[in-house]
Amino acid sequence: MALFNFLLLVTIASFVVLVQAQDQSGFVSIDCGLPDGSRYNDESTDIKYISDAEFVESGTSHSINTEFQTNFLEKQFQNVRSFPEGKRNCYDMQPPRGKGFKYLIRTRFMYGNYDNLGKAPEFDLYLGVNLWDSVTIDNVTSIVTKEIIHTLGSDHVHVCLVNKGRGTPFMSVLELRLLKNDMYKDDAYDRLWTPRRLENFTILNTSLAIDQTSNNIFQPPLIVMRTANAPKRAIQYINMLIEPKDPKAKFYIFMHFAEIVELQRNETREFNVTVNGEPTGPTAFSPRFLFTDTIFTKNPASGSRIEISIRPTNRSTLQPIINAIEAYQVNESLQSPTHQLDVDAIRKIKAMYRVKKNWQGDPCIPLDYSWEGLNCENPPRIVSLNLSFSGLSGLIDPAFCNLTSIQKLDLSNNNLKGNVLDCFAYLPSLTELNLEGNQLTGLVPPKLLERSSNGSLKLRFALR
Ligand SMILES: *[C@@H]1O[C@H](CO)[C@@H](O)[C@H](O)[C@H]1NC(C)=O
Ligand SMILES: *[C@@H]1O[C@H](CO)[C@@H](O)[C@H](O)[C@H]1NC(C)=O
Ligand SMILES: *[C@@H]1O[C@H](CO)[C@@H](O)[C@H](O)[C@H]1NC(C)=O
Ligand SMILES: *[C@@H]1O[C@H](CO)[C@@H](O)[C@H](O)[C@H]1NC(C)=O
Ligand SMILES: *[C@@H]1O[C@H](CO)[C@@H](O)[C@H](O)[C@H]1NC(C)=O
Ligand SMILES: *[C@@H]1O[C@H](CO)[C@@H](O)[C@H](O)[C@H]1NC(C)=O
Ligand SMILES: *[C@@H]1O[C@H](CO)[C@@H](O)[C@H](O)[C@H]1NC(C)=O
Ligand SMILES: *[C@@H]1O[C@H](CO)[C@@H](O)[C@H](O)[C@H]1NC(C)=O
Ligand SMILES: *[C@@H]1O[C@H](CO)[C@@H](O)[C@H](O)[C@H]1NC(C)=O
Ligand SMILES: CC(=O)N[C@H]1CO[C@H](CO)[C@@H](O)[C@@H]1O
Repeated sequence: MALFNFLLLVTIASFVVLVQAQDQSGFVSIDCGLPDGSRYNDESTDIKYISDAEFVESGTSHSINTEFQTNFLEKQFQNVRSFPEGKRNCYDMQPPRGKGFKYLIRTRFMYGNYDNLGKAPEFDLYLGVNLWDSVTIDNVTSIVTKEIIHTLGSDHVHVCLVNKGRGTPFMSVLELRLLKNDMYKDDAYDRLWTPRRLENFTILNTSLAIDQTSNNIFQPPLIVMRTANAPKRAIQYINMLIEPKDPKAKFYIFMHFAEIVELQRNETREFNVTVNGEPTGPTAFSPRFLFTDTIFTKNPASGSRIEISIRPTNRSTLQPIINAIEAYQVNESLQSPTHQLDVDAIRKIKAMYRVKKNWQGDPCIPLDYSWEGLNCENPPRIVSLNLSFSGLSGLIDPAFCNLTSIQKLDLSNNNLKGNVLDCFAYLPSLTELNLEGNQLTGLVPPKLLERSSNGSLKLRFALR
């Protein structure tokens, strides 16, 4: 199955904004490192942030160095959770709407010298089984934000940090924003917009309302649309360049326009938009006064240089303008996660016996970080599970029999009680089953003995 993910790369507006969120029902906003049970509403956005304690099993909480705890710094950055142990550590979230729903997922990092080592780490970020990005932090105060738009393949969202041997991974903020579900069009709320004054450009502004009577489906915020970049007199056109690291990377580009100057009768603002020379949107386009129009690439653009050019037509008496631009990188992730039956079974086993191992994220994938004590084969199925000496107590859970690709199962030397399950005999691939060193009672199912006596199953047990 191919999942189409869009990695949010840049959102540029002409004015700084944190969008006021109206409906937070599709939001999960986590302040990493905040004490368990704490919550607060952000002062500028009124978004409700909660502690990360219920979403993560490992790691330790820290405050950033007091030197950097200024009043100007958003509260979310005052704490971090760091992961000194284990190669891969994961957050596991079950947002209000699960499988099939599309989310903007955002992680943010500010090191703030929380560990007094004076050196920001470098680590990898995974979304579920797929590498999302590498996190590199320039200095103690720089803030790194990674965003991705993702359609959930299951009801869980796993965001994992992987230690690359270049310092201890940590995280400051983790946010999920439910997007409306038809493609990109019915866009996100709470995007982060970065103000940009392009070189040799002036900023036009208005205090008038925009889009009062029509509803632009892309919903760029009013405050973003109220300003526009226009080139200074001497320069007639707008040229913007994206230089992707990977020339094969594909981008969708969305440009938002609204006229914010009341034009005189003898004035015209009219232009053509091209992306890599490809005409994009209507020709001789004239932004409407106080209404947003969005021009976007129908097919994704790629190359080592992606050039966006906005040139006035011969009729135009004014220079072109642009109010805001967004570029999304397409990521077609092909790696499938572990089979859902195995995931459900192993999660149930983990919960049932309170297994104390580094069991986080997807059980099998990436294969390098598969859960301790289990082995997998591709397509990702669990083929062996070794829980010997793991302190398991109680009955043998039928969930073991839902690991239908299992070949070797070792449950020896625990405190398991009760009967040997019948269903073990019907696991088609089972070749080794070790139940020794438990307090099991009753009879071994005859079918199981049959498989053992004809040599197709290596069975070890001791019944009381
Ligand atoms: C830290 O890095 C950011 C870029 O991420 C830069 O803008 C800032 O000036 C740097 N600060 C210091 C103190 O070096
Ligand atoms: C801005 O204008 C100056 C002076 O006209 C020119 O030297 C410079 O190249 C311009 N910059 C850009 C990005 O066009
Ligand atoms: C808006 O534009 C006017 C001039 O047109 C300028 O005086 C004012 O400072 C601008 N305001 C902002 C917030 O940029
Ligand atoms: C438009 O008319 C005004 C006078 O009403 C004049 O000042 C201005 O230069 C004219 N602009 C153009 C582009 O002709
Ligand atoms: C704008 O596009 C139209 C249609 O492709 C073309 O006829 C016109 O020459 C273009 N104008 C400029 C200034 O590129
Ligand atoms: C626009 O003007 C250029 C020269 O400045 C000319 O080559 C071109 O043919 C004109 N286009 C139209 C559509 O008039
Ligand atoms: C399970 O792990 C133990 C060590 O913890 C080892 O002795 C045993 O051989 C393993 N079982 C299998 C089936 O590999
Ligand atoms: C085994 O999987 C089925 C779904 O295929 C599920 O209905 C059942 O509850 C699972 N059994 C256990 C014990 O988890
Ligand atoms: C062994 O017995 C099992 C259960 O009766 C049967 O399914 C399997 O085919 C037998 N294998 C061999 C090698 O005879
Ligand atoms: C930039 C980026 O995230 N690329 C990823 C796209 O998906 C593939 C397959 O999962 C990854 O290998 C890339 O790293």
